[in-house]
Amino acid sequence: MIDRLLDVAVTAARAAGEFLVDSRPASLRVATKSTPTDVVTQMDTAAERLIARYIHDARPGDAILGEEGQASTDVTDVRAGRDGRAGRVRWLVDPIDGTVNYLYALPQWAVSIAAEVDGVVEAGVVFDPSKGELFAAVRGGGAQLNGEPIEVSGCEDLSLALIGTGFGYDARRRARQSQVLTGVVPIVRDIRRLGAASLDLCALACARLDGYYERGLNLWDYAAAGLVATEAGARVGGLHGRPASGELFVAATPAVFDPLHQLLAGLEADRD
Ligand code: LIP
Repeated sequence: MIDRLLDVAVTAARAAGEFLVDSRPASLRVATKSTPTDVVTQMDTAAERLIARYIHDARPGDAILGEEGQASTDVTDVRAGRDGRAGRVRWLVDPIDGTVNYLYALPQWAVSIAAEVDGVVEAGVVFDPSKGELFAAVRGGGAQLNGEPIEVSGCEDLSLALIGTGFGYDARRRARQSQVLTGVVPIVRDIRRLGAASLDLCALACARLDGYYERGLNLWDYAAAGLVATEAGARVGGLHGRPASGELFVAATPAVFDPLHQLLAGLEADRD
């Protein structure tokens, strides 16, 4: 069953990625959400509807949670996952992770689709059409990039670690995140801000980063890529033994995780 879920996610992600590249109009219609910089375009909503149709055709009745809330537009509204039966599958969809990059035509965005079974993410796909890179993982089955196994780097020294991070759409939260960043930059090799959490975590999974942290993510940002990173050997968590979440998402090579966690805890990175 899990392999079938992965196949559905791969097919839907590739179809959405092709649509987002081939059908991108000369000008995008932009609306805003939580703040004037938190944008959504007609392509975000159309891609989410496309993904939802693929999922519904393959698995009618599964629940779908999408960033743009379009999952139910043309299909039965199954987001609620009404009956809670064992083996309940819920799909977690970010049609464009890195929306601002897509808006600016910066080639650093991805389609992220995860399948959750009874509340546990069992399969995840992150497709980066700009680079033709498809990251995939099933729980316990390792992580792959375009079908080839990937694993995290062997970095064991925080001072030599290349660390990814990101910032929220709210200016007050960004001010606080800048304070945390000031405490991180002198301690690590350097910082990279890619603009898409799913690609940050996939970069960690294939040793292009040694660690990542961010506060304020949504489940759809990290559900698929968090599994990819975990299956590639990363340690993933929140602060003080809490699970990784929007409160704070920390992921790193096994040797870098504890010192990075200790640094972020000292900086109270889980607080606004
Ligand atoms: C983005 C995240 C990124 C974060 C951005 C934004 P979106 O998600 O993937 O890590 O720093 O602020 O939240 O909004 O492009 O789906």
